[in-house]
Formats: sequence, C-alpha cells, structure tokens
Amino acid sequence: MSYITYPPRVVGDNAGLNSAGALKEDNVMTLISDVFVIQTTSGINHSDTDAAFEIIVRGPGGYEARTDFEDLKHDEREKGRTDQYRFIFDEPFDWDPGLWTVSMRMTNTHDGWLPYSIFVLGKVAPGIPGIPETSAEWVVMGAHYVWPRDKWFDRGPPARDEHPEHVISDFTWEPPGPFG
Ligand SMILES: [Ca+2]
Ligand SMILES: [Ca+2]
Repeated sequence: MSYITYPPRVVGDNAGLNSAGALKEDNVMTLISDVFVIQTTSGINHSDTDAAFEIIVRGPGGYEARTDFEDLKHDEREKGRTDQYRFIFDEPFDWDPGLWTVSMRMTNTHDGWLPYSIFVLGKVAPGIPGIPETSAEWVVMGAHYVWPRDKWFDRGPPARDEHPEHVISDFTWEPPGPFG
C-alpha cells in the first residue's frame, strides 16, 4: 500500500466550509482516510504496460496530494488483469464530489495503457461523531464501467514528458458488453 504521509500543502480559508461558505455540520462531512483504486486492464492490443503511475488528489483551497502507485508483487496492468491499490491518508480529507478530484497519470515510458474499468472507493475515517469505529461506511468516488476506449494513458509518442492526467473520480456508464 502507498501512504500519503504529508499534510496538505495548502489549506485555504475555506477548509471545513461547504460551497456556500457555511460551516459544515459534522454529520454532513465525509472524511476519507483510505482511497482504493481497483482497475482492470483491457484485453485489446497494446493495452498492457509495465509503466509506473501516480495518483493526484486535488481539493478546495489549493489542496494537492500525490504519490506513486505501489509496485505490486505481481505483473500489473497485463491484459485482463485486475489490480488493487490502497492509498492511506495521514490526514483524512472532506470529500465532496463537486469540489474534489482524484486523477491518475503515467510517469514513465511510452508504452500506453488502456483500462477496461476503473473503480475508486473511499473508506470513511473512523472516529467521526455518530459513526462508530467499526463503521463499514464506504463512498464510491468513481466508477468507470467501461473506461472510454479512446482515453489511453500516454497514447502516442509525446515529444517530452507529456503523459496526460485523467480524472478517475467521476463516472462512466456504458451498456455492458463483452470484455475487450
Ligand atoms: Ca501497451
Ligand atoms: Ca505489466
């Protein structure tokens, strides 16, 4: 698992406020302590890769946290393979899908990667008033079934380090079809 161990680089004056500027009630906060990314690589030609990736979380007030995807023990991002990653935040963040994004970016090679699906889950931090420590509350932060086939990570031959960043914390829904 990967740890995001540093505090937010910048926390603006609006930390803890909702989009209307009012103080949030405890019971409407969604403090996320762990983010899980569950991805399945497509089966089409060249979809697999051995490249490295990073995750970037952005929020209000200039919040930006990023870290590398862990190098798992198996050969990741091979055709049809599902990989699961856990990112632990030392400081939980107050998830609001209208104000926050989770993105993913390839950081090396030109060997493009195409997922078939990506799911992003958030584990709600324990210790919030009204929510017991053993809470099993989770938030679906992103679900892409299926990931758009034209949205390759690092498609083509960029002249420099132009690996594009794709937001994975939104939603894609297409009628289920055969795996490919
Ligand atoms: Ca490839
Ligand atoms: Ca691989």
